[in-house]
Amino acid sequence: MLSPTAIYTILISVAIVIGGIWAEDHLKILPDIASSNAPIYDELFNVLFIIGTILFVGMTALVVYSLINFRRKQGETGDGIAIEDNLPLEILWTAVPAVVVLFVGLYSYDIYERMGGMQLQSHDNSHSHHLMKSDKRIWGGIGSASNEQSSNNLPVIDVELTAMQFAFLFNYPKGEIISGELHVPLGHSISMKMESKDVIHAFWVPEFRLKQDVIPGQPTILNFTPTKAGRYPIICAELCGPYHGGMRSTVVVEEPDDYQAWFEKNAKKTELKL
Ligand SMILES: [Cu+2]
Repeated sequence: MLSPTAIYTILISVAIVIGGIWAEDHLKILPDIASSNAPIYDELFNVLFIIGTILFVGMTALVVYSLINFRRKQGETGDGIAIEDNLPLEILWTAVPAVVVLFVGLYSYDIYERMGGMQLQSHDNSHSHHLMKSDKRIWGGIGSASNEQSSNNLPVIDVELTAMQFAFLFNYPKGEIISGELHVPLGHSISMKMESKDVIHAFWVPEFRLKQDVIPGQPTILNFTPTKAGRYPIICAELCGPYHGGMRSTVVVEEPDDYQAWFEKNAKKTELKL
């Protein structure tokens, strides 16, 4: 016959599992998936979340079990047994976290690599008026920057981002457009070179699962391919001053035709195609 504790444990576990399944179907916990690397990032998030859940539930269950089972019985007045050490147990509790941490580290590296984080950065500045040296070193970022065609044979869109207290400015060198809002065509690779005018800012679009520091005097690069049309928030994710909380913009992911129309309407030069 099962003890009341066992029955409670089973009932609570079943309730948690059913609640979790319901929550996944009915609550929108994560933002939209709007870039090609968002699913890769979510894969990492899910794996870390599962590991975290197993550890949390396992340890909490052990604590609760111990609290109930090893509670001092009535009439017991002495101390507990003095246990000195237990070698197999010590080896186990050293080995298990070591394996988990190593796995998490290697797996995160793999995800970063798949997102293009380890690719050599370079950027063609030939049509930029702001940067004289075309071999200016790019320090970090996601994806390799090139003015060649992206994997799906659509031209790469070059954008230069300037961050300052407290705004983001987007410059499209091809059309000499300066915009406070980032417009990008669906399915095209975007190569964004980022630099700050004053302090460190960070460009963050939750729907793209991308966040990259924007640093004064040290350009960074972000390459991404939007996969879902819509308007998404751009948030400064680095405390950069008193109005940091208001340092927001919008990225508009639109169909290539709509992007072309916006581009032609705003471009200073004529005869421009994607
Ligand atoms: Cu900022």
